[in-house]
Amino acid sequence: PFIENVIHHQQFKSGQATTTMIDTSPELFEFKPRKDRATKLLNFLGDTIVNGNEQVKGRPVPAMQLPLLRPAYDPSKPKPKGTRDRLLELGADGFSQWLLKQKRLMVTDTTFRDAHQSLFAARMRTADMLNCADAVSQNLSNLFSLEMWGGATYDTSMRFLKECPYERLRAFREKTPNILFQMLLRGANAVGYSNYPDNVVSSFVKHAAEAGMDVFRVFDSLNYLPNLKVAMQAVRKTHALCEGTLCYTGDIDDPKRDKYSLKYYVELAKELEKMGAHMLAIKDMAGLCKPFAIPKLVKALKQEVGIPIHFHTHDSSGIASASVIKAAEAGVDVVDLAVSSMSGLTSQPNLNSIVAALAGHPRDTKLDQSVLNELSLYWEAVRQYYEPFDTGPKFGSAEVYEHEMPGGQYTNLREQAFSLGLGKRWPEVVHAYEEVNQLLGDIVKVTPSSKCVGDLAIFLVTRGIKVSDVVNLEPGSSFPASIVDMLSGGLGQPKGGWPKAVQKVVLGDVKPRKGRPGSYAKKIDLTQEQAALGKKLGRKATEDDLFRHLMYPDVFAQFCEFEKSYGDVSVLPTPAYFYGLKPNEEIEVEIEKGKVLYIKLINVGDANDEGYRHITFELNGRARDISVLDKS
Ligand code: 3PY
Ligand code: ZN
Repeated sequence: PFIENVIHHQQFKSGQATTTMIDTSPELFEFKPRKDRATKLLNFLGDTIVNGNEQVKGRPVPAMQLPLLRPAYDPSKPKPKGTRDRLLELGADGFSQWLLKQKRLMVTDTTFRDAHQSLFAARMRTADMLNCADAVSQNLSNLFSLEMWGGATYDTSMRFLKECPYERLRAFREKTPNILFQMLLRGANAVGYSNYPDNVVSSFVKHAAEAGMDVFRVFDSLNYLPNLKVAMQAVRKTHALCEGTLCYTGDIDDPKRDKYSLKYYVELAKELEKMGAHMLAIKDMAGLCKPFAIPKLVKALKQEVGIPIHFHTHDSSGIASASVIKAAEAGVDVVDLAVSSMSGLTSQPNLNSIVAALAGHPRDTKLDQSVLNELSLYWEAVRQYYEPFDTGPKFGSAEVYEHEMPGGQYTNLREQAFSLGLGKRWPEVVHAYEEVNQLLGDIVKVTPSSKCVGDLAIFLVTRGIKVSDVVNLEPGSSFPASIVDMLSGGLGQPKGGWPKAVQKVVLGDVKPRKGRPGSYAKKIDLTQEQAALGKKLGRKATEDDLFRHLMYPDVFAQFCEFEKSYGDVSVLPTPAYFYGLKPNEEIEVEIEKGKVLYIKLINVGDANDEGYRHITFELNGRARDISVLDKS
């Protein structure tokens, strides 16, 4: 390190170095801690090779036969201007007016967020996104937006992938400066599962916008509008577009299900416009908005509100693309779709096929079919890596109209059921989910209210309690914390209130709270919190650290511990991250711009008496040995 300091010293570089330089430059003796990033990565790989990655343990390693074909990108050509440039030029209100005038159907590509959340439990790693980000930026600059952040991914990126969500956002932004980035924000629940104090929500929004977010889809899991105010106002203070959201449930076409009628949705939309939304989202999180219902909804909303409308749905039924076409015909401004190989079923309808269907028609998207097909091949190869989590249904099913489970919840809840040993009883869990919804009075189900329904369903199935028997339990019986919180008013108020009998059993003598949870949540002093966090971390806490900690304190603490031992593992290729390396397999790892490590596994030795295995790698052509405790 001393020699390195000398070489990098200003005086030495300028050619003015003399022997007195050493005496007059005490900084030459300040040694930075060695950056042993390579060793840390070798330790991670070694541990993965010997003990397996916790995330995929006990599951077969996918065959991964398809080669990874990165979509073409020409660095010598510029990235054309796109919607982001337009937003920065026109401002949010001007942009929203511009959008209303567009004749073509605008498209959000959800592949980078909802598609993988809904197909494989939000496990997609940043590396797989970055590998095609330049190509998307160059060749699909006429997309409306890329949904690539928020929802469950904030949690899963840290918890399961040991990645920083803000690093993902910034790295992606660097490669894609021209297309709007979109995120899903759970209103007062931010990117978590419970209510956060108002100042946490508004600062979270500000920080996300500064890190590169442009469109905030703000929803509340009970369509309880007072919960949206703080987040929506916070978005309006940034450069970003505020997409006020109505969550669609029930069936406006079924006169027997009149709790959530056309009138109900129109009223919500009018309120959202008054609250300052630049755009309106119809968030059909479970894919319940049938092809003949959506045009009624879009037409009514177009008549009653003056802001652009963005339709989001899931293809769990197998017929959601019909709803998208009908929505386009009825004049919807933007739709959410996913690239072919990441589309369908619990995910969004097929982007490539909708583009083909509309080509030459009045709502032609003008997106490049061949580029989309090339991207589909890329994603098809990437999807192989995630096979252990890719456990969704194999066919579209009309049962979704009964259980009403959001697409984004399906694979997550299934993972949860699996980890509790309920894998084989999944159909029972789904049935209980449907019954729990009725027990709670038929509520809007989307994160976190959907998680509460899922938690109770799993709780009851595990204990062998029939849903219909819940009301006969002793008042104050034990229940999952999430359901206790929800029935105490912790997530706000559902339409028509909570059923009193269920509330009594779950809460006992505890009185539920009324009104907006944010109004009684105590403000957090963010400066103090950041300083205290810095002390705990033993370094200066950044704003990224602060929000990661505020959203998920335990997950973030574990993340920091992991980082100390293994460094930044987001740079590893996905197969190596999940499945380690095979003997003689070599990977290329760019640990920073232009700094590449070539890592090859040479040999895994037998365990010694203490249970350690000796692993030999080749690192940039030189042998490197490490020992790993075999935990088997
Ligand atoms: C989420 O909040 O994560 C969702 O995807 C809801 O649909
Ligand atoms: Zn969704």
